[in-house]
Amino acid sequence: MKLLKGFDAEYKKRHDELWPELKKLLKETGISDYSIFLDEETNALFAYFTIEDDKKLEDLPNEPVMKKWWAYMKDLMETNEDNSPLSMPLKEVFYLP
Ligand code: RM4
Repeated sequence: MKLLKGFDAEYKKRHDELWPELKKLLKETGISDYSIFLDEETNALFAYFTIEDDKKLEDLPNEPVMKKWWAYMKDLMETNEDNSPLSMPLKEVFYLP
């Protein structure tokens, strides 16, 4: 994902104060160990999480709480027309189980 310039602190603050209803939704989706890292030179955001079942992610964009969060975050990030964050999948080049 990509953060817009100058919003580092606000982006962190909003995640420090993550809505309980969004936390509940993400947990119910099976997401855990969710981290987001910021590259301060490029403003790229790297998100990592584990998920029990990938298919459960498909429903997330339709959830009202998710849509509300994306609308709330859209002024801070590069987004698609539906307010979801513009995201680029990364190629895995190494894995050690
Ligand atoms: C991010 C982005 C992601 C969401 C996390 C909690 O800024 O909106 O889609 O999963 O917040």
